[in-house]
Amino acid sequence: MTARPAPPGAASPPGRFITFEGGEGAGKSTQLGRLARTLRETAGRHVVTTREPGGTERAEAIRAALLSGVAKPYGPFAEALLFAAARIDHLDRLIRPALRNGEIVLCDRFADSTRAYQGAAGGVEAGTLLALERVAVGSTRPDLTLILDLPPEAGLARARARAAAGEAPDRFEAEALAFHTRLREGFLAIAAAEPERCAVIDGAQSPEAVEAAIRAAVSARLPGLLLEAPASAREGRDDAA
Ligand code: Z5A
Repeated sequence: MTARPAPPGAASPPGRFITFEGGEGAGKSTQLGRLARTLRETAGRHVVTTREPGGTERAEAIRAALLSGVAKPYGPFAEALLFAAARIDHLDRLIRPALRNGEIVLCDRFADSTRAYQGAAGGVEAGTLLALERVAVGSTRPDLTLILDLPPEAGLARARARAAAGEAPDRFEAEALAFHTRLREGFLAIAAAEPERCAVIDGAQSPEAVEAAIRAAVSARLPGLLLEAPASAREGRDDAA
């Protein structure tokens, strides 16, 4: 998950920042992997895959604390501060260097998750969170946000199936259905408020149908990105994130 410096003299196409958002088990990680593969193998793009909270060593340390639930007693605003602290390191050390280098950054969750989890579902006032977001994120906004929408019952059933396979639920998966319902409404409200940035994808479809919908949204919103990259953009750099 580290960005490499551009080789001297290499053409540096503009980077693109694409985020995946949605509730539990919506299919973000599955679809992020699929889009990364398409961009690399079919379009010959340089792709960095990452996640929030996390993506850098320091942010991963904050992630471990947040998902363990040790910060929960301090309340949702304190958790929002910790998510923001992780995000600042992630932006400084990974996302911005990669974008400056012309890479395509695919990020599993970003600032909309704070708006939805700590705001819509957690009850922190929206204006407070937007002020925090302005400080933490600055002008590095996603070019496209894919919101995978799924009824919370279906997402939680997917999470339960994973739990049956031996994986313990984390601090947020353990919240009640009402929390997850507010969460879904929060993500849909973000999409309605910023339609130029956000595309809502029906996450209840088969993985193949979701992937096709995502490709269609990427083609429509970022024309040319899924077409084969010009040779000048492929030379002298390797692919792996
Ligand atoms: N959080 C926050 O509160 N505030 C913030 O600012 C940020 C985050 C950034 C991170 O946990 C937690 O932090 C998260 C929000 C909070 N809450 N939780 N929990 P995480 O990264 O570990 O968890 P997640 O983001 O929710 O990931 P997830 O539960 O793994 O969901 P997913 O990535 O969307 O889904 P998936 O892993 O691709 O798929 C889940 C399962 O469903 C899996 O078994 C798949 O095989 C299956 N699947 C996927 N797609 C399909 C389809 N289309 N049909 C059927 N089954 C499918």
